[in-house]
Amino acid sequence: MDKLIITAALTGAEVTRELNPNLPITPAEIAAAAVECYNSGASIVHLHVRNEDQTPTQSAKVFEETINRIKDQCNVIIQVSTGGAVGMTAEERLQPVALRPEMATLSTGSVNFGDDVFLNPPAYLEEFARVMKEHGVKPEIEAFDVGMINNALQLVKKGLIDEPLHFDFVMGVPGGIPGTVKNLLHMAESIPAGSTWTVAGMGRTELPLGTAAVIMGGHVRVGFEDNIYYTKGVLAESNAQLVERIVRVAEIHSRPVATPDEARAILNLS
Ligand code: KMH
Ligand code: ZN
Repeated sequence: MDKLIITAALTGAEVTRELNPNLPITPAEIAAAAVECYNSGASIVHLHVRNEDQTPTQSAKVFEETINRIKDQCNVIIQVSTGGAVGMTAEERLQPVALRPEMATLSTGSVNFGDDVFLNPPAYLEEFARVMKEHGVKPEIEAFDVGMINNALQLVKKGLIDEPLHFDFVMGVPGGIPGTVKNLLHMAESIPAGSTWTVAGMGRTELPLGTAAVIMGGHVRVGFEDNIYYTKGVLAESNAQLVERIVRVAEIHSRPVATPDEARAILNLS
């Protein structure tokens, strides 16, 4: 098995301070959380950014300030979101890719998202993949359900994304694939040989799916974007607390944790 790559999804677009007062919002707060997660064992940070009033933004300027603050302090891999928030246009969502981060997310299908729809029609998939390729950015394929894996393979056929592919199985979103270990096995068996994968389990599925991934040889995403609780009814104090917990799970299972440079080698980042 490769060493374990831990991604910290620090802020997301939907969680608010009202839901967890420890949520980082400003570039300085997000950068501090990123460095804390790096020090705890994360090798990738999945970034969303916010306006001062907490509303989500895909502003390249806000991303740039956040990324610069992180890069001044550590060499963690920067992965920007191109999902942004529901209702954003493709143009809005793609803005941070122009900053040429090492990675960006590429959602390969539409999905009901609570009461909303996270819209990713075929034309978006092709455009997002093309823009990432132009900028030399490695996509992390966000699969909210098993059909989205096939959509990614269509992009490979069209020459818009290159193998080896890296997937994030986003599980437990109301509207997407439920976050069970049985479904995780099915997702992991459905990707091409030679691909890598991580799992982002929403809410209370974060820990069991992360533990399964540690055992199966996958990788793990944790953080406030996906889960604001440490245990039932107890809010997490920080993103780093969630990173530290999965590091302990890895230690229990004798799975070493990757540094950012080791993660770069595993993911074929140039
Ligand atoms: N906020 C969700 C609608 C991504 O980062 O690429 C989409 C999302 C996925 O968070
Ligand atoms: Zn995200």
